[in-house]
Amino acid sequence: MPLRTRRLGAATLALTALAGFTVSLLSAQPAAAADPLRTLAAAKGKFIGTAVATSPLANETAYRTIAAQEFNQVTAENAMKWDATEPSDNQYNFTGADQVVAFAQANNQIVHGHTLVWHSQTPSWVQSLSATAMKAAMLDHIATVVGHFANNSAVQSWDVVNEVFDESGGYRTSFWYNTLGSSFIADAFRAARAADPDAKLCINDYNVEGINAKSTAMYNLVSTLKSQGVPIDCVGFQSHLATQYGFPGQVTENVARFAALGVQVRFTELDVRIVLPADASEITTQNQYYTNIINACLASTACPGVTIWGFTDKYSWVPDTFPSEGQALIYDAGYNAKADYTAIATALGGTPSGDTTAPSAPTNLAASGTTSSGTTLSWTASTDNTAVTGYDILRAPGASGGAFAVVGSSTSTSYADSGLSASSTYRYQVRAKDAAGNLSAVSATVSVTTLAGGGGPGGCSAVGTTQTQWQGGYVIQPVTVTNTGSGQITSWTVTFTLPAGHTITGSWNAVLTVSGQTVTAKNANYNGTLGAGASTSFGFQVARPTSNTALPSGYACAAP
Ligand code: 9MR
Repeated sequence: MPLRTRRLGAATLALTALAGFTVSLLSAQPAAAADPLRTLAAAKGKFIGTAVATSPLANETAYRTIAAQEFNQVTAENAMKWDATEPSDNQYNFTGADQVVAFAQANNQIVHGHTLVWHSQTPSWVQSLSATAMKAAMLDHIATVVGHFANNSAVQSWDVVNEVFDESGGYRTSFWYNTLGSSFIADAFRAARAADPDAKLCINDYNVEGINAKSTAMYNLVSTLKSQGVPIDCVGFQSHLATQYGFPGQVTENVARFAALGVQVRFTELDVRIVLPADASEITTQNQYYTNIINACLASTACPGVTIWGFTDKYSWVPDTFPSEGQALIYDAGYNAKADYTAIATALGGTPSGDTTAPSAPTNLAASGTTSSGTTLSWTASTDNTAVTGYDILRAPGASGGAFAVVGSSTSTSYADSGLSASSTYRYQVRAKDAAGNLSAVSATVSVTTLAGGGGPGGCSAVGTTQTQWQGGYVIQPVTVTNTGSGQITSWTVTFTLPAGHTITGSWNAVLTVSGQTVTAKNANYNGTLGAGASTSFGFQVARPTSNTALPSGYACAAP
């Protein structure tokens, strides 16, 4: 019988009684503001873990430092898989696996073994065996790999079988299933228990976080295995999430029904990928998904902790598998903590006050599509040391004077304002904010004059398009003028705001006059007549100071 020495203090004994698991690394000390994630998690009686890859673990100080400081649990991302530990029949190699476990021991971390029986990353010599030989190979592999770590107090749990279901809840037709039928699952668990009676033994899969056909198949299997006395202690919800697919439904209920079977529920491979480029609203969604998973674990005594599938975007499986997606983890590729880190820290009871860096001010604020009652603002995104989580929209009445007040917010880089008065001027500014509540300076101001309202056939809109720009200037072409009224118009006037220091150097298809920063463009003698719904266009070229990137804004059109 393998010996496992676990240090049990009063706090961990209490936790053990509550959660049915043992983690000797937890302390019940209250967490302080700038505590690392592992301290915050431990104060809640949970582990927070990361998958680790052997190469950066051996070669990169920043990687090692964060892995050690922030996490109290690790999973080998690849080093304990069959192709790493037994590449040829009975030729075992624990180089990478031992490296990960030694790192964990050095840093007072627990280890989750991943994974014993999987259809992927299993050498071809296994896949082509006869049923008898395949079962023998599986039992030997489990006995040897689990046995290698059975006396190591850091290694406390194993993914015994991984991804045995298809999406509709049938058994995956893997070489395991095709050769051995579903009995390999119970056989694998029994072999693992024999090799280490103390380890928690898990079944692990993806797309099982919410209640669906696949998670119900897993539920039914765990229920059956339990009733048959098969040693199974935990289920792993991998939690490879993606902002474009929404958050899984009924996660809390799903955790609860597994907990009622008497097994732990672990979130084992959490990441949240985004279709690139990521915009502010997707990042907000990503922060929320991280928060939701932490909260789901906090809400159940059956959940001992959450493991993130790596921590830095520098090393994530996502871009290799989904080339147009990424930014799935909680540190960027330069090892800067992202807003996801703050979201997790906050969910674990920390306060995000460590971050006092404000985002940069939004640039290129412009208004378009101005009507008699509304306008649409757009701007260039701000940057931040963590992430921009949204923007405040500020508005002041009139062309001057009058105080700015926040009139709305946006998680993208545009905002449609409505309810404005006709023939009125408003000024707008935008500022960015981050998860810690830091606010940027406000953007440059843009002025908008709404169109005359009501009656008559007249009515037109103007939309300016930047055709090209360079360090010292740009071309706006076309400015599309559309008759939005119900009858023909015979003339139109477009106004817009030219940023300070900019000079019009040429124009075509309209007659331009400049007064202060306001440019008035009247139709040429050949393009003033437009039927209802018809469009024409004009264009102009501008010189600007070399370091300046501003563009005109506030296009408004009037027709008699
Ligand atoms: O992150 C792992 C990546 O480095 C490997 O190339 C890949 C091979 O299949 O496995 C990745 O990890 C997977 C995990 O072992 C099981 N669940 C899905 C994970 C992401 O593919």
